[in-house]
Amino acid sequence: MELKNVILEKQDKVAIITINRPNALNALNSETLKEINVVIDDLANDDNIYAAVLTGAGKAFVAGADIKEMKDMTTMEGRKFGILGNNVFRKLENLDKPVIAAVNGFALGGGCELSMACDIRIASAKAKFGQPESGLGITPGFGGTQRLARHVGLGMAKELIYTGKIIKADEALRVGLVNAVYEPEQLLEEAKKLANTIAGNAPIAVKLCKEAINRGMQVDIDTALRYESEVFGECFSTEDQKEGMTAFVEKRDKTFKNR
Ligand code: DAK
Repeated sequence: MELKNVILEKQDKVAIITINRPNALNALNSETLKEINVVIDDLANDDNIYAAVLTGAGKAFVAGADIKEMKDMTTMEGRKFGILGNNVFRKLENLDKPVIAAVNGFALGGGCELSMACDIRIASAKAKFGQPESGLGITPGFGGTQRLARHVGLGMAKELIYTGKIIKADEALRVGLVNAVYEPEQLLEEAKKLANTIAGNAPIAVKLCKEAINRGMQVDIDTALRYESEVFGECFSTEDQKEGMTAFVEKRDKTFKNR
């Protein structure tokens, strides 16, 4: 599939995904969602990529699902669109390598939800976040009612979703929606730096950490800890565990092979 609305670049072990529909503030139409799906599949199958950065071209990260496409949808079309979006977001959340959202501008509705399907969010000082759906007569549909509360707590999530108000990057930092705020021109470099730091660790261990954290958040603590023990054990079947520990004992640099 030819990519028209999404750019995929690979720089050593890190992939940079750019949503590229700047004239529509990178709004997610069906075509863009399908392209994101293709890109996720590409990354899932690329054993040389250990982490990814997701950002937007121009002044927006993503200004939401495409209102112009949704406006006249029938019930069936709305359902199909919702299923497509939810499947893509879930696939991104479950991708076996970490994804950092570098939120460069508007992250509204589906855009805020897209950032929340990533593992880590960092923002430009110009970024703005919000779930304005109730003002359009709809509910958040790509996970906002579920993921926002998990990030910022119930009260703040309800306030943001019921009012539809848009918050600036410093407020997003204060409520815990983003990990850090940078000057706009530094954002991408900082995101790549973070991705490269992650990519310097053993990729299978990082992947298992992601799985354990994500699964653990959905189940009771005893089940979660049992799962943690399982993945901990699994690490001992990898070459990278031997390499990491041997390098420490031998006081030398380690070289991980994703094996
Ligand atoms: N969709 C389509 N086009 C959009 C858009 C969007 N979400 N956001 C902006 N654009 C387009 C504008 O229409 C305009 O196009 P032209 O008029 O030039 O053709 C162009 O991008 C530039 O936008 P503005 O001229 O408005 O730029 P400003 O700087 O003045 O304002 C803004 C920026 C971000 C404040 C404003 O564009 C805005 O309020 N945009 C809409 C933000 C919003 O309400 N986002 C939430 C969308 S609803 C579902 C799953 C998910 C969803 C729904 C259902 N199911 C499970 C079924 C998700 C829903 C949403 O995300």
